[in-house]
Formats: sequence, structure tokens, C-alpha cells
Amino acid sequence: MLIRRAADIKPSEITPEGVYLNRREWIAAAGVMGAAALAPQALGALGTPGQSPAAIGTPFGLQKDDKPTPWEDVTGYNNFYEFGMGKEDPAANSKQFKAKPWTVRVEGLVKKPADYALEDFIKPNKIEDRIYRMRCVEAWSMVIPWRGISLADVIKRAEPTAAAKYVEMTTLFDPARMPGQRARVLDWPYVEGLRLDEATHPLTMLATGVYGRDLPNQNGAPLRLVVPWKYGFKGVKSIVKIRLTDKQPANTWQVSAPEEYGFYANVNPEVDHPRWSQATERRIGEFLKRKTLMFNGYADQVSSLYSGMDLRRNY
Ligand SMILES: Nc1nc2c(c(=O)[nH]1)N[C@H]1C(S)=C(S)[C@@H](COP(=O)(O)O)O[C@H]1N2
Ligand SMILES: [Mo]
Repeated sequence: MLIRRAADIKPSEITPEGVYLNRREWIAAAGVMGAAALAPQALGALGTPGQSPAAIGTPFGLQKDDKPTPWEDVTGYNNFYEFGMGKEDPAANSKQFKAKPWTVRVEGLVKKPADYALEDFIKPNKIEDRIYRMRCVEAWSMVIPWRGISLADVIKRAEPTAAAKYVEMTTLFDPARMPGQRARVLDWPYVEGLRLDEATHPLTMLATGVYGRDLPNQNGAPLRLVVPWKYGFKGVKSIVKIRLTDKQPANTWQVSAPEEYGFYANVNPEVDHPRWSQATERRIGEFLKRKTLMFNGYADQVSSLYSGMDLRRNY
């Protein structure tokens, strides 16, 4: 078993990624200093065999200098504590995980609760490719070509009642298949939530794939949330339950460390994490740090959702 014994590790001991580079990234960074080794690598990764960049999707919300993060990093540098706490653990420890067959339950304050086989859950919806900037609370970021469906379409189909105000999404709980759940690192199963207007915003998606392929296990197969203006931990993986509620859901990281993680988790360079700055970020594959943008660069699309709210209090 490659999983670290993690029973006694507290969230406060988890190292912010901004403070070190792993060995492979040192090698990549050294390559940038010596030769311009990274640009060809990034270009090579943009096209999985037989695909043009145009086929992958429109660069919605991208900034001029954003390049898709290479496949190797998108699928090799992950947070997915169900498969271990190191960045390379999810790829190494999720190889045996079977993401099919899969059932998704939609329940709570809806007129049409249902259990769906994954295929029936996805089939009626429009499948889209969208490249998003992604920002982890640990001060690193990537640009990821996702494939998926709009969460709004899923919610609409369920017909929420007038009382529904929030959406709660839950990861599979199965310690036999997710070995990290045998350690009490987090309060399993992993839960995340959004306000209903955030959940139905056109940028919010349920991803089923990346780089035009089905999601690798380490990225949250077969279905995970993607909310590009929020820190990565909102993007709950391997979802089995979507529940509409009238109360703000208790999300896992807020339950685990309420002084460090809130419900909103909007990317905000002006609000530091209690133990490190959020003003800059390290784009995986790049050497120099970038300035972090308000709402991760999606302010034009989403800032109206928070008008009148104090984003320092609602972090
Ligand atoms: N179930 C579950 N979902 C999770 C996590 C996790 O540990 N468990 N980690 C989150 C964090 S902190 C991040 S940054 C993203 C990483 O997604 P990626 O590996 O596809 O980049 O997944 C999020 N979703
Ligand atoms: Mo994260």
C-alpha cells in the first residue's frame, strides 16, 4: 500500500504547494532556464493524437498568455485524498478503481428525484469542451481542457422546488475502493456545495473528460464538478449524489478547518490564507510566479453573483 499513514496529520500540517517544487518540476524549470524547452512540450500536449486545438474547445475566459497545461501534469499532479495525500499518489493509487458502472442520485428539494445510470444521466445533455484556468488554494494553477455538461441542465431536469437554495454534491464512500478513506484525514465522504445561482451559472460544469478523453481516475472519474472562479477544492470528484437543499451545505474543508476554508472559496488575491499569501500563483510548468486574478480571471462573468457581499467575511 502506497498510502501514507495519515491518521494523525492535521490540515494545518499540510504543506502549501507554493513553498516547494517537486523533483520533476525542478527538472522542467531548469529546462526553461537553459533552453526554451517548455513551449514545445505545451504545444505537443495540446493535441492528443488526431485532435486539433479547435476540436478541443473554445478558450473561454482564457488570458492571452494561457497555454493548456501538459497532459502529464493534468493527470500526474493531483489532489484526491481518497487515493493519498501526495500529488503523485492519486495517479499511482487509483489504477485499479472501476468508475463504471456508476450511479448518480439526484434528490432533496426537487420534483423529480431519481437514480440514474451514468449514461442516462449524461445522455440528454449537451456535451461541451471548455478550456478553463484552474487555481488551487495551495497557490498553484493549471489550464485544463475539460469536457462535460452544464450543471444547470442537470438541475433544471430535476425541477427544483421554490424552497431549494443550495446544491450539495458528495463523493463515493467506499474505503475498499478508495484506500485513502481508511485513514481519518478528512471527514469522509468528501462533500462540496454551491449556492443555487452559482450552481446554475453557465460556467459551472460537471466534467466527464479531459483533453477529449474520459476522465482519468485521478481527476475524478467518472464525474466531477468544475467551478473555475473558485479554489480547486470546490471541484468535488467521483460524484454519486446531488442534493438540493434550503440550508448552506457543510463542505468538507470548512468542517475540517473552519478558520482556513470557507463555503464560498472564491479566488481572491486580496484575502490571504491564514498561513500563506494568495496574491500570486505558480502555474504548473512555468518558473516565474503569476499574479493571481480576482475570481481567477472570471470577474466579468461572475462578480455580479456577489454584489453587496463582503468577500473578506465570506471567504
Ligand atoms: N473527492 C475529492 N474531491 C476533490 C479533492 C479531494 O481530495 N477529494 N481535492 C480537491 C482539490 S484540493 C483540488 S485542487 C482539485 C484537483 O483536481 P485535479 O486533480 O483534477 O486537478 O480536486 C478537488 N476535488
Ligand atoms: Mo486544491
